[in-house]
Amino acid sequence: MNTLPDASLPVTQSRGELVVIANRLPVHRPTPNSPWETSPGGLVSALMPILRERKGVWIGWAGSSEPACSPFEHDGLYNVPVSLSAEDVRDYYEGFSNSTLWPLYHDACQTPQYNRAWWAPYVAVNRRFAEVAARETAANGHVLVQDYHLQLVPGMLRELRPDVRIGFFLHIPFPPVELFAQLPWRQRLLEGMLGADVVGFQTRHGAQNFVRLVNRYTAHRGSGQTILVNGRRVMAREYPISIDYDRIQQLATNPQIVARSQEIRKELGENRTIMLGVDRLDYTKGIDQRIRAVYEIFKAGRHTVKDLVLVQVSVPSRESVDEYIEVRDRIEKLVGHIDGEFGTVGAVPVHYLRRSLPIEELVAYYLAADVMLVTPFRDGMNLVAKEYVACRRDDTGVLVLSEFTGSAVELDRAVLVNPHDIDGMAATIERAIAMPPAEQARRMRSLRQRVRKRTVYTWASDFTRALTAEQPTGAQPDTVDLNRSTS
Ligand code: GDG
Repeated sequence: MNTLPDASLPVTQSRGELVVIANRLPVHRPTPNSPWETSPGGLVSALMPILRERKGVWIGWAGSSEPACSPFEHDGLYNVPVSLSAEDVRDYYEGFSNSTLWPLYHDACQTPQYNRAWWAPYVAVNRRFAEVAARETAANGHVLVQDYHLQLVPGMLRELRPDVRIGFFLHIPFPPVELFAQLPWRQRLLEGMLGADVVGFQTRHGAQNFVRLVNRYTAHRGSGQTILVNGRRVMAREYPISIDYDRIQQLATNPQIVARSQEIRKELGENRTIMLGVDRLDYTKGIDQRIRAVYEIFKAGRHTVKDLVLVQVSVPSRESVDEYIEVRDRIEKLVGHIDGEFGTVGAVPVHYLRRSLPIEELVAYYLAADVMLVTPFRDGMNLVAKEYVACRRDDTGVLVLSEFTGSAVELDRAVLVNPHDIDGMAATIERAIAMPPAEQARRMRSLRQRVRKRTVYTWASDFTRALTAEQPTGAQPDTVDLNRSTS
């Protein structure tokens, strides 16, 4: 059962002048009975000030399949939980979102599953979110819909509330025509996104793919960044997301964290070059190919455990989806293989930490690392790359970055690699290890400037400004009928 706010309230009294809809609420409870805590993350911090200022509401799933609790206020933000049953979690979340859309949008680097039984639950859950948003949003309010789980929400919400301005932002890549065309529900998804006034992507490529697909598979026509939908203008363009630069800088200069980074260096061996990988344990992140490349470096014999080490932090993720268990097993087998072959008593080539670290510890690792390896097969943006760069205040360190990440567009002074080319990647990592300090400094200075210039605050203000830019001329808020149903 959903706990919906009173539908008899006139829309002008609804509280949300700015409403965020995301799969998850920005809060969590460490144990079922503990109080709510704000979840860490740049997106939440970036949107918080503006949400507080504009009577913000956040609509999302609280993260368990129990009935949703009532809406509640936490840290100045009104949270509206949406309930998901165990079947919803299986079909809408693990199924359609994470076993169909996620692999397809990441270049089909795992085969997407087109299971017909998952579509109806995806539609139903999207409708549930849209109906809650329709009741929570103030007259002429602004709604920001987040990510691939909720691509139908803009269209559904527009039908219910033509007075509101809707923005949709996709955090993951948007695929080219040839891949998206595989989706049996391609037209419905595109139409759903077209319900928004502004459709935002991580890169220009993503936005261009969207406009091409709209021209190919819908009755609407777009050119450049504009699509005309029944006389309404929809803008499709890139809003590259970023990090809270100042916060990362503060952590990176905190004396305790700096001391901890020195301790890490000592523990790993002062004379060793430290390579670091930090990822959610996901098959898109290219962790296995990265370890294979490191294997090739040790096998070539130019480096040994005496002078080189990789620390791989892998945060467990989506462990109820089979492909995630498989990639974890693959990685763990590889780590065992490389450590068994090249390790000695007291020193191994790869330290593998399968856990989430506190942010302070993570920053200490960023500070300790000489070479950061970010090698996804495909990634919407990749914030780890930007966080590493933000930490390197002394201009040392080398970022090895996959050319298939959104970050590579801005961070083109990184050392770019093709993660599918293991030998090429091994050679490039060796080049990074040997890079002279002057070249490191030249590259790092320019990378840091890029990240400093466009933070997650820039992202939030650009995106919300685009939404405010043109006000609609159509519907009058007073005429909105909240009892209209789409089901
Ligand atoms: C999606 C898109 C896009 C990682 N390990 C730990 C930890 N992290 C934090 C990092 C970073 C975040 O998690 C990971 O962000 P990414 O961008 O790298 O990747 P996704 O989770 O796949 O995010 C991606 C992003 O959305 C934003 O739009 O960039 O392309 O896939 O902030 O620091 N944090 C802590 N301990 C860890 O062990 N505390």
